[in-house]
Amino acid sequence: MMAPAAVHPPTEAPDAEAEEAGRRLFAQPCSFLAGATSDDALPADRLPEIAFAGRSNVGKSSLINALTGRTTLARVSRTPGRTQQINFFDLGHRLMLVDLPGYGFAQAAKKDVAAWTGLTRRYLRGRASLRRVLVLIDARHGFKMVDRPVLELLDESAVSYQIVLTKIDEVGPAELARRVEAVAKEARRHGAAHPALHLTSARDGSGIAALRAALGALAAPARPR
Ligand SMILES: Nc1nc2c(ncn2[C@@H]2O[C@H](COP(=O)(O)OP(=O)(O)OP(=O)(O)O)[C@@H](O)[C@H]2O)c(=O)[nH]1
Ligand SMILES: [Mg+2]
Repeated sequence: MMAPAAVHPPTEAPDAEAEEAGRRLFAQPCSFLAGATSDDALPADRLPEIAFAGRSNVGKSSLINALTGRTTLARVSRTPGRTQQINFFDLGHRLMLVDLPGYGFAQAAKKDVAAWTGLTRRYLRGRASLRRVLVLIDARHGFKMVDRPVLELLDESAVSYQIVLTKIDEVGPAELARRVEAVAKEARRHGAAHPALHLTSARDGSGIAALRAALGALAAPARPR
């Protein structure tokens, strides 16, 4: 699958070597390690971690499945808000993929919202091994009000984060270009945001190789055999 044409502002374009390294990393076995609903259930932070954050239904679990080439690793929900725990996936003992609970679903019980802002907040603020947070934004909708407090929290926590547009298969090229422009403009107002956006589709595979390459650069080195 071809990556989408370059759009202004620039999206991340990896070189062939980085792409091959990312491909090899994500071909490693990936296994579910833990599903944490409380601080004391978080696994030891021994590996560099990449957290996937975003509104409920934005496609976090689907993106993890697409990156790892599995269809059933992270559970994909038809009912928004199903993933109410922090799920950890160990990728080849080199990188931890962390599926965060979705936020902002309309029927959320108050206690669920409190749970997100409790455990997830503490995780984002205090996790020493957290290398990057991917903030997923639906390419059909762009930023919503519920995303703003999350960006602010990330700014405060001083963790590096990056915007990933999801479901780009659902929008035409002109709309996508407009969305990228608007999202990038908003992201530039946040100091800690990585300037390049990733444009992805878990459905048709667009942008997956490029994202693997970018994340590969953050992984622990492969052990010599
Ligand atoms: N067209 C299209 N649909 C997608 C894509 N990625 C995910 N979806 C659909 O969007 C819905 C939600 O996907 P999930 O991966 O469960 O979303 P999530 O962010 O993990 O949701 P929560 O765990 O509830 O927060 C599912 O019906 C997916 O099939 C994509 O790239 N393209
Ligand atoms: Mg999910």
